[in-house]
Amino acid sequence: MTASPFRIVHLGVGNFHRAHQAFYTQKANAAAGEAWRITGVSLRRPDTRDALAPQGFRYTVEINAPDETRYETISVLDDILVASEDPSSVVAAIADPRTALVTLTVTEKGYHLRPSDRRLDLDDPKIAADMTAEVPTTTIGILAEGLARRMAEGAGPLTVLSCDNLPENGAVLEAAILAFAGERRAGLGQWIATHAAFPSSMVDRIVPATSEELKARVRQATGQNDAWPVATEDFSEWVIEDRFAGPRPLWEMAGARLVPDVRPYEMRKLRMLNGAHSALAYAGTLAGKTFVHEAIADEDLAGLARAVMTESGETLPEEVRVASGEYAEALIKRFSNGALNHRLRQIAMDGSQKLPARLVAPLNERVGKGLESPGLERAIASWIAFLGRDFRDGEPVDDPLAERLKAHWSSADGFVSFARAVLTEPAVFSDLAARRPEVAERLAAHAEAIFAA
Ligand code: CS2
Repeated sequence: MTASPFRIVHLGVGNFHRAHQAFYTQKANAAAGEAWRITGVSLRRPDTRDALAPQGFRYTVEINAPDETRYETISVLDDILVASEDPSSVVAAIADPRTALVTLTVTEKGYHLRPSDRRLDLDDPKIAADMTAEVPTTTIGILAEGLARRMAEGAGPLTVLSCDNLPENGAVLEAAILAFAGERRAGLGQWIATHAAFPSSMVDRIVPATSEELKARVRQATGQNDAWPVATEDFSEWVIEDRFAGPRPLWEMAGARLVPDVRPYEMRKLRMLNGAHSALAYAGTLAGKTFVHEAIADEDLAGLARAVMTESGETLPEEVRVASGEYAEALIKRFSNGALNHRLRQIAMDGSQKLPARLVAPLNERVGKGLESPGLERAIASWIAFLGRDFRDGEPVDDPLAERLKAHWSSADGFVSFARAVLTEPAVFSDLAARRPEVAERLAAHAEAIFAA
């Protein structure tokens, strides 16, 4: 007899998860009269656990609607494990028969994908080390080991639901897990194929990092000392591919949509919201702005965001393309939310991982059709100029490719030569420079003009 599976293990228990999937789960519990609980997992740092454990893992969400500010207590999280301290506790939680779902927000770099085909990079040193480690430490390794334990112990099926901003996140994760499992344990791939499901999902809610000001507002409004509250907007969206291996919370009762194919929604969100966000992050920081709402209030930067959204909107599948103008206008309003203080620098990090899906893919498609893309090109050029400024000024560059990018800077003979080297980075631009040298040259010149301005 196995106990009823009403547990979710969430890998990457950051602010986004706390204001999104945890929020939906609590609402779904209330609407459906169920009692799903979440075990959170921090992959590296213990700070979220250390802040939340003394308060029983409950925390406040501040919801900033246009006409009001609300405070809600979220109490679905009841434990946080720290993988870097004790990875085997995480494997055990995944293998527990009471766990029906693993959800993930581990960011793009947590998947260790090979840029050329978005398959697991088996040569990545961390993945290679995990392959033979007794207890793995990467997300992919921990998940594969958890699934292996479920297979060995007959713990039943598992749904693994990616909530990261990656195109086809479920399918990509499934392929990565199968590649790892196939190398690590005989029979595991077959078991996964029949006992696990990897639905894709599109998640959306703007959730900045926690600030001291937020803690003070929460104290003022609720009378509680919350060590790690989270602020967000009123808007949220979750579109989930309806493909589960077993039970799940009735998230649709909290406003999620279950659909046969999330790809159109995912593409619209990544290219329009995240694409415009990244454009504002780089061009806005270069223009001396700190927050998204400051950048979008600037006529020139708002024009750039609109251009990116219009150009990318034109690349979308028809079912979402038709309403892309309204979607863009709604985004401008969301970006204008002055209560969020969403830092451009927060969005700017990990550019090498974010640019391909957000800006380079739509540019490539437009280039292929002979269409001009001044907005997308300026956004990409702004990233290169932004990197150049940070390297020149000795600012830290928060990006898994920082070392390589820095090496281009150090060995370059002037800015254009740096920009050309960046534009041949396969992880970001694949073969753009070889295929369309004139586009790469134009981007390099544009980046130089921005850098010099
Ligand atoms: C942002 C996202 O930091 C970033 O890269 O573009 O976190 C964005 O706020 C969310 O995807 C909104 O759903």
